[in-house]
Amino acid sequence: MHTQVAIIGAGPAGLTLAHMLHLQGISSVVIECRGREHIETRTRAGILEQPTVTLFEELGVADRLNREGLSHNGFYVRFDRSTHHLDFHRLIGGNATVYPQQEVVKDLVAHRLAAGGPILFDTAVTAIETTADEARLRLDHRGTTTELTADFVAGCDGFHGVSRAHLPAAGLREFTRTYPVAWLGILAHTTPTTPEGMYCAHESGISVHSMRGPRITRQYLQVPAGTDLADWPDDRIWDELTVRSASDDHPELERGEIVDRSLAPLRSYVCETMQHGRLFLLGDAAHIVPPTGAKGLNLAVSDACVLSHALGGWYRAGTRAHLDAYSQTCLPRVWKAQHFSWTLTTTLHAISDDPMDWPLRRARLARWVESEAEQAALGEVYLGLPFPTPWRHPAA
Ligand code: RFL
Ligand code: PHB
Repeated sequence: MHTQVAIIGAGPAGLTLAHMLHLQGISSVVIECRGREHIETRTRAGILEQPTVTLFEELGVADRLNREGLSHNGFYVRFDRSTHHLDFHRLIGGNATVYPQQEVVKDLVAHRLAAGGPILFDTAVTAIETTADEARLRLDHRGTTTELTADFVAGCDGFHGVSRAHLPAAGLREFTRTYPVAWLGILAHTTPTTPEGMYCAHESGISVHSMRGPRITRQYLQVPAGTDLADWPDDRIWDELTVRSASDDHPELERGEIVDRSLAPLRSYVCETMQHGRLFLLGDAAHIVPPTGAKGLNLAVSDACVLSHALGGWYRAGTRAHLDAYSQTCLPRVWKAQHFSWTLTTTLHAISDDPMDWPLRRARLARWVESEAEQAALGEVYLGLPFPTPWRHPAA
């Protein structure tokens, strides 16, 4: 089997890229090691930047997102028992949209299959070989091995995928920061405590209060890295969320049935370069941000936009320049998102024992609340910096 672009992974990066290539008449095969049901029900991200939503609209995949997504102007911060709304929309325009990652995946899978696919589910890429002329992938589908050749490989296989290992160590720079904390995330049948998401900074750690609908909340709690979920029965989770979100201006947090729980480590990672020969890395395969600030999925979509533009140039006009510049084009935006996530992570979490830590964090929070200049600077990145390359439909 041969295709123009082999795409490893049916997450937001791989599926967005496949759709953008399809619209340009470029063939691709998406290879996904998990089943369709698994990827369409996995609870993960929830906040889409304005450029991500605008891109999905331009690609014609946003009908349900526009109907069901919740449009937010900013977020709330709570500290010292007081609640403050940061209205980024008023200052810089644009919105953040709450629309769960698994719904993005469902929409993109449906469009991909309607366009004739293919998506090879339950199929793992087990080896990648690239030569000057082509790439060869070994695929394993329930014990049966096949081969796929392609002009290019898009490694969209997440942080634990196989494609990053194909970059030669010489010339590779990796940047890693591991935080000593994790997020314990829940989905619960309760009413959101504020109309838009809220970060609560407390001396014992952050709690995050987000939502998926009028009666379903997504909430997160800072816990030590290495925490065992078994140590967190429902009452302990609610007690801790209640302490961290206590305020003098809102009623106590509502408790309800918890229907999903998970743990996510907090780390930052960037791999420079993001490409080698015919292989290009996108999304979490190339970089990870801590979830504070909600940037990961949006970066995955932004990378897909850059690569689809570069591949379009190659197949339409034989231009290699945009492919050669792929990493350089993506990385400045990746680092700005890293900086934003680091700022939010270090301001909102209790990580250091240094007695100056909390007063300094509190001073930074006070500046966010009192200064429109600070809010505009935060809002520009939270609502989404422009993608490095715009999407231009080939027919336009
Ligand atoms: P994904 O989504 O991990 O998809 C990779 C896919 O590749 C498959 N795969 C393979 N397939 C074939 N062969 C192999 N050898 C393979 N190895 C792996 C996997 O099964 C998988 O389906 O990567 P992608 O596309 O780069 O997307 C990245 C996002 O998933 C991630 O950045 C976000 O979830 C991060 N994130 C958030 N991002 C946002 O933009 N907004 C948010 O609100 C937000 N909240 C979050 C988050 C991540 C969180 N956790 C779980 C870390 C909240 C949390 C708690
Ligand atoms: C979410 O709604 O899942 C969410 C909210 C805020 C974050 C990350 C994720 O920083």
